[in-house]
Amino acid sequence: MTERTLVLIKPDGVARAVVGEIISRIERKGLSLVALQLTTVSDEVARGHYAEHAEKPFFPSLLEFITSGPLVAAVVEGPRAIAAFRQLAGGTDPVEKAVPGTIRGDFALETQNNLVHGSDSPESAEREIALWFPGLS
Ligand code: IDP
Repeated sequence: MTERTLVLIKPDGVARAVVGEIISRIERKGLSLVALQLTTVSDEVARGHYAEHAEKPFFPSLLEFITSGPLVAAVVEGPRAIAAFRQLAGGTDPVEKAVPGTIRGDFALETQNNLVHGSDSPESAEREIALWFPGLS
């Protein structure tokens, strides 16, 4: 069953020039790019994207980080794309949870600046794709 997921290569990934490395891992896994955009996100879209974390203590810092510079937003497609990309990404904490071999496990050290985002459910994917790519059918 083909599925779509919203992937972000966060501003730390663009700043550290690992965009190609991350996209290469997505493609090598067998997933396909459906849409891809380099953009600096507005405060409004950032708040919408991370709405579920609005009450968390790290929310203001997370907003500042995600709006701090250009990021890459992509729609990625394939069989079980949501779980497949989250497996490629590794756990949220790049040291305690993400294992070597994953994007975060190989390239990140901080929980906030953990390089990538991937939707966590079909409902989130649908909501996030509509938020980031409103024109995409
Ligand atoms: P996920 O990105 O692995 O799905 P979530 O729990 O949904 O993780 O958190 C969203 C993002 O918020 C994380 O990727 C990370 O950038 C940031 N974040 C999560 N927990 C913390 C924290 O405890 N401190 C700072 N930032 C955090």
